[in-house]
Amino acid sequence: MDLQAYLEQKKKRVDEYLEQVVPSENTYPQVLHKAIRYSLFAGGKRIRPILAIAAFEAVGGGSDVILPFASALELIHTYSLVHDDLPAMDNDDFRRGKPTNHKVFGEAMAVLSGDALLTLAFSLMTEERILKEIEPQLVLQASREICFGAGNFGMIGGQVVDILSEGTHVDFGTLEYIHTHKTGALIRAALRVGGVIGKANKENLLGLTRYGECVGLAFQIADDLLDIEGTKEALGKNTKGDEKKGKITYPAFLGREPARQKAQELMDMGIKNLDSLGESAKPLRELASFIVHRKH
Ligand code: GRG
Repeated sequence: MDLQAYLEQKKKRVDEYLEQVVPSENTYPQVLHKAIRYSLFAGGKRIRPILAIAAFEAVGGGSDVILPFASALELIHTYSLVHDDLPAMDNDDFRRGKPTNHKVFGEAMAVLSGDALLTLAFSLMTEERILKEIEPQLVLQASREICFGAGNFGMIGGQVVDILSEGTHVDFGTLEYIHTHKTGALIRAALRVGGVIGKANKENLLGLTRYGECVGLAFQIADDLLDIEGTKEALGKNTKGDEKKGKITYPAFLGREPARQKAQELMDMGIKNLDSLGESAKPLRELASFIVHRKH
């Protein structure tokens, strides 16, 4: 399987959908839509929507009904990046190869465009036309999966503990909580949403969930390693930020090689959980390896 071609094809599908549903820069109030589009179309990998589509297809889904849900994940992820870069949080100047949203549009507009991205995500998933294509019960379940992954018991919870832990001595349990929530929870939600909209049976939904938990954590460990070993050019953001900010990471806690080993183990464990899905889960298996071995 040509993973590169797969990634490009799925990214194109998501981007075309986002292009259709996100208001143009000429829509009033123009500055808000300009700020939203600036961060959304700055060139992210679209990993979360691609995982949702791959999960949907792995359980037999074959239409475009997954796109509003997959795209909602990207809107939420982009909002989290915009807010995370603010001076009140990570205070970063570069993201996705460009100056951060607040550097270009100011802090108030960065807060508001992040808020609008989050709200738009829920608007996309609950459009009347979607309720005609998918059973309302499944729409509700998928939306709640995303609420859970993005909210206080998921990404926001992880971000809060991350901020509280900066510059303090953190135990391994807290480090694991931060990683599995800040990054892992939205990735887990992506897999579950694909399964729910694809009407997965219990066994397959559980397998997708466990896979999501494993690759979600592996994704963040790989990100921590890239922060130490990657370049600004490849990553599109400044590197070595974790150490400067006194953030606890897997490589800082375990050492680089054991952290790499842990990411590899999580990848293998994630893939093992796809056994009940057979051949249809081939893209998910390859995506797990991409997540762990990526260079950006
Ligand atoms: C501030 C609401 C709020 C949440 C903060 C997810 C998050 C929690 C902050 C984003 C910053 C960060 C370093 C998060 C860890 C997750 C991560 C590795 C993000 C980068 O994701 P990629 O590599 O980025 O998928 P692209 O640009 O490719 O989409």
